[in-house]
Amino acid sequence: MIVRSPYDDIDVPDVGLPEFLFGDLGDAADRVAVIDGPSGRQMTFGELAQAVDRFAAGIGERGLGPGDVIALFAPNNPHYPVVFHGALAAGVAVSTVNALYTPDELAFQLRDSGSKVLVTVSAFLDRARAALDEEGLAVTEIIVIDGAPSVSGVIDETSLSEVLATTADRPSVSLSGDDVAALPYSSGTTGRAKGVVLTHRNLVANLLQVQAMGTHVTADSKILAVLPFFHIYGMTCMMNQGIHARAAVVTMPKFDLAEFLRIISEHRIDRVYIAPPIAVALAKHPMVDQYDIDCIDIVFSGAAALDAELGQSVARRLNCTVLQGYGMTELSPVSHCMPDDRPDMDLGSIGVALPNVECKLVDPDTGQEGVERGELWVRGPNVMREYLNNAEATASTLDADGFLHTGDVATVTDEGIFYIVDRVKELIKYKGYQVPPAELEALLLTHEGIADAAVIGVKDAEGEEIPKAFVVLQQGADLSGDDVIAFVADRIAPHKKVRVVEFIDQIPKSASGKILRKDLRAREAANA
Ligand code: 4UW
Repeated sequence: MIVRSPYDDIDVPDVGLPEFLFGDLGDAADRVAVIDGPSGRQMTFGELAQAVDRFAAGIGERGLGPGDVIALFAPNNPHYPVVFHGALAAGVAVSTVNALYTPDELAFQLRDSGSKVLVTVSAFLDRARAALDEEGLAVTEIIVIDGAPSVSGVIDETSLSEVLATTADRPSVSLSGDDVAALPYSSGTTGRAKGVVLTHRNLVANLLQVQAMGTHVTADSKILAVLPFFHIYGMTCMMNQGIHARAAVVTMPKFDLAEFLRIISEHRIDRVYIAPPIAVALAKHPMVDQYDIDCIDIVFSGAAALDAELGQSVARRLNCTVLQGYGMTELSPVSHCMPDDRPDMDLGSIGVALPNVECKLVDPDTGQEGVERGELWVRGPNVMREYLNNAEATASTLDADGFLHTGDVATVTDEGIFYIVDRVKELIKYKGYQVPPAELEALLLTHEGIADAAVIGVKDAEGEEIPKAFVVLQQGADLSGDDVIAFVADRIAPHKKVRVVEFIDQIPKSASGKILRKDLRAREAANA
C-alpha cells in the first residue's frame, strides 16, 4: 500500500540547477543574497550570479567539464555558493566535504570521488596539504577561497580571486536534469561513507517540492545558515532555498550561542534552521534572554528526532512557530515536513509527505508492505540516482521500483502524518551529524590491543544519541576505556568520537559474521 502526499504533484523542469537559480534574476539583481555573519559583508544576487559565471569560466579554463568532480572543503561563507554553483554551471559535480574532517578522512573522500581540484579556506590548508600527501589522489590544484599567497608546494595553490579574475568565456555546457550535480557523502544504511549521486533534477525538484507546501520563505525573508552547507540540509534548505526564494542568507562558519543570538538580533533573522541540540540551548540557556530575537518567525528542526515538549518550550519562549522536517542525504534531502501554515500539527511528528513523494511502510523482517509500523520507503524525483561506484550498496538501498529504503521505522496516521519511531540501520546521529559505526569499528580494529569491536548508538543522560564501543581486548592487552576513547579521538573528526566504552568477552555475531547490533541494543536496554 502506497501513502501519497496530500499535495498535488508538481512539474519538475528539465534544467540545470544554476540556470534554475540564476537564469532570470528579474528584479532581484540589487537585492542582498548572502551576508557574512561575522563581518556583515554582503553580496547581491547580481554579484553572486556574476561570480558564479566567472568561477564556471575559471573551471572551464582548467579543462574541467562534465564528468569531472571538484571537492569543496570549507565552512559556511558567502563564497560557498559561488564555488558550488560555478562548478555546476561548468558541468562539474561538487563533492562537499565535512569541515571537521581529519586529513585521512578528507583524503578518503578525495580519492573515492576522483576530485581533480580541492577548494578550501586558508584555515584548513594544513589539513588539505596533509591529505594531498596521500597516494592515489587525482587533485592537481588547491583553490583557496580567502586567497592565501601561493606557496611552492607539490601542488599549485591559487586564490579564488585569481580564478574569478579570468577573462575566459564561460564554457558552453548544456545541462540536463539527469546530469550529476552534487556528491555529498553518507553512510546510508550500512558501511562506510559513500558518494551520494544527486542530479540537477534531484536538487531542483526538492526546492520546488518544499515550495509547493506553501513555505513562507520569500524575498523578504532572512535565513540564518548556521548548519553547514556541506551537509545536504544546509545545502538545500538554507543555501539553495534562500537563493531560490531571493531571500537573504546570513552565513555562520560554526555554531557559537552568543554569536548565533547576536546575528539573529542584528540581522533581524526570521527563519532559523536547526538540529535538536540547538533547540536545547534555545529552550534552556539563560543567555537567550539577553538578546532581542523576537524577529524569529519560524524555527525549523531536522536531522535527528526533535522531542515534542522541547520544541514546544522553544515555541513558547521565543513566541514563534516551531516545525519539524525529515530528510536524508539520499533524498536531496527533504521527503517530509510540517507545512508553515500547520503549526497545530503534532511537533513530535515529521509532518506529511512532500508533493510527488510516495511512501510505503514495510516490515523489515518479513518484507510485508502496508504494516502499521515499518521501515519507511520513499519514491520521488528527489531520490538519489545511486551511490558512486558502488552497485552493491545502491542495489540494497534503491529497489527496482525506485523506492529508497531509508532504514528509519515510521508510523502514519489516517491524515497522512508520519512519525519516526525507530531506526533499523546502523547509522548513529550525534547532534544531527552522521557517525558510521562501520568506520569506527574498522579503526578500533587497527589497535593492536583490540581483538574485536562493535559500535552502536546509546542515549546519554540528556537523551542525546552518542556512539558506544563494545570492545574485546587481545589477550594480555592492558587498555582502559579512556585509552580507547583517546585512540579514536586522535584519528577522527570530533563528532565521530567514541564516547562510552564497555569491555566484553565476545561480540555477538550471526553465522555469516555480521555484528548482531540488535543483541547489543537489547543488552544495553536490559542494563539501563
Ligand atoms: N527525526 C528523526 C527527524 C530526522 C531524523 C533526519 O545526515 P542525513 O543523511 O540527512 C539529514 C537530513 C536532515 C534534514 C534535511 C532537510 C530537512 O528539512 C530536515 O528537516 C528540517 C532535515 O540529516 O541523515 C539522515 C538520517 O537522519 C535521521 C534519520 O535517521 C535519517 O535517515 N533524521 N531527520 N526529523 N530522525
